[in-house]
Amino acid sequence: MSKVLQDREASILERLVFVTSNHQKFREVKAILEEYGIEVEHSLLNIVEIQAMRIEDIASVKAKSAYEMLQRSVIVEDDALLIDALNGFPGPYSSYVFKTIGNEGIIRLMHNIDDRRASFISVIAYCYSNGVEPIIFIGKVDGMIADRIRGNGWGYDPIFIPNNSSRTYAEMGDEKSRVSHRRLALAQFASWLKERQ
Ligand code: ITT
Repeated sequence: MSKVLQDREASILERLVFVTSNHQKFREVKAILEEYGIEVEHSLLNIVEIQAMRIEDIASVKAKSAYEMLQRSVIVEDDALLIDALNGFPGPYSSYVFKTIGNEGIIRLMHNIDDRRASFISVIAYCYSNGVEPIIFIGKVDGMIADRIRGNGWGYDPIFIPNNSSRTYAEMGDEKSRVSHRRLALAQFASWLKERQ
């Protein structure tokens, strides 16, 4: 068996690690993956993120670094909120923008803008071996930016209304995880993993 195949076999047997500094993200990922029979451990390992326009690239480099440091199968997730009327802003800067201007700042920026369309993207990067490019899974949900903060969720949850809903992610509570960008990306990851077992 080739080294890569041996590594792949070994990685399937060991428990997956999700590297994130965000506890809410971990909670959602763990609950979703449990539904697919996949267990995941949390690692708070601090990995310096590269700056790039494509969140796929950010996630991929991060997953590779995490694998190199832990020598365990890892997933990382990078998310972005893209607002159509702001040409995709905050996109790859979603984390920085949340920490600086927050939801109130986004609502202010969107004042008097009629086109409220936006999308939330989740990129999961899975790395299971040295020298193998991480595998990328993308989930995207289209929606709208609310005209005010609604509900008590984390991050951008109180201002994002997915299409086909009248509620923000925050107002949806546990229902969010049935339809979220994260669910869509993880569903693909889970079926990919199952096919290889
Ligand atoms: P990592 O350590 O995993 O990178 P992070 O919080 O920095 O955690 P991201 O850069 O992927 O995560 O997320 C960009 C921003 O989007 C950040 O402010 C998150 O709080 C927010 N975010 C991500 N997923 C979200 C969700 O499902 N609902 C609301 N906000 C979310």
